[in-house]
Amino acid sequence: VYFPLDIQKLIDRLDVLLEQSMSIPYRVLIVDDSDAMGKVSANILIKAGMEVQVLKNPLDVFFPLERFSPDIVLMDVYMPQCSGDEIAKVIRQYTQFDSVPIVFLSTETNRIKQLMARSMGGDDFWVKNMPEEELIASVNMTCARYRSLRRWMSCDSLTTLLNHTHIIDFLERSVARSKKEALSLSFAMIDIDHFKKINDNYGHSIGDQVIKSLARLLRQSINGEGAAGRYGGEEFAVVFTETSLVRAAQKVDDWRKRFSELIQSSNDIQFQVTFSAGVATLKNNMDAAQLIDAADSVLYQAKHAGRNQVGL
Ligand code: GH3
Ligand code: MG
Ligand code: MG
Ligand code: MG
Repeated sequence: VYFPLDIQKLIDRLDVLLEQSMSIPYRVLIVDDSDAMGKVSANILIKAGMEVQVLKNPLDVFFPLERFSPDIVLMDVYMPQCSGDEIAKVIRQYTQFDSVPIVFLSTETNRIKQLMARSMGGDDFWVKNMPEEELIASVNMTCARYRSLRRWMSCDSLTTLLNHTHIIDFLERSVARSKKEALSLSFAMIDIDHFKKINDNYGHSIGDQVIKSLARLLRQSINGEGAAGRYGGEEFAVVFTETSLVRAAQKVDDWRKRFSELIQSSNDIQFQVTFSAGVATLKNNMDAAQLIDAADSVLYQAKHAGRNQVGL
């Protein structure tokens, strides 16, 4: 197969990818038993604008993996408590850290030993004391690629909103934070009315367009106040952080009006679509699942009361 590659165009795109993903500094976790060695790499990467944590004991790696949430782990190989390849193998048993690259950074130049370390779950093997620019470039490129991958992993492919797993994850983290800091939190479940008829009358690709048009409206309106995701099919979930029930319901009702006024079209036929929604707010002792259930049950009432309305 011959791919006509426009190399310059691809390089430009790579630059854009790097710039985009660097807007939040990369977080680098260095694991090295030697203070001096750890500091050398740390200083180079800090100078290049990255956030760096250095850990001396590999057995303590799980706490910073969770709390610091690094974009890359630079792992020494020879350490007294446990070797770098052994700890890499342990980390690789946790799927929650699958998207964190582990790169060995060691003085070991023996190819066989490097290969053995890599077969334990590291993603690459770099030899220590490489030129500064090379270390910075290698870390930048690896972090950019993995950040981009993580972004796509959390997206719903049709709408590019958060997917089911990630909107639930966002909700769970928001619930925990709201409880801890005594902040209000509201949640909406939105469901397009008689969507099956749209598919039946105009076909699934027009149905997809309708879903995308609602997603666009939600994305444009939510920024900064929470997150919107595709819960599944023609159902959307919206988390309103630090927002009361009344304010969240007002917002959703505003979207409801705007959506119902959008003109959808299939060839030369024009039509309008509505949605129903249920809004609930976090009360004491509720968890994320109960908040979803609460929104669901008022959504059900809104459907039964005639659709195109917001229940609360
Ligand atoms: P209600 O007002 O009670 O919500 O009725 P409804 O027709 O919207 O609800 P129902 O759950 O009966 O139908 C939802 C339909 O959505 C069924 C399914 O085929 C369709 N659907 C789910 N996901 C997609 C999608 O990604 N694209 C398209 N085009 N249709 C989808
Ligand atoms: Mg060492
Ligand atoms: Mg539905
Ligand atoms: Mg529906």
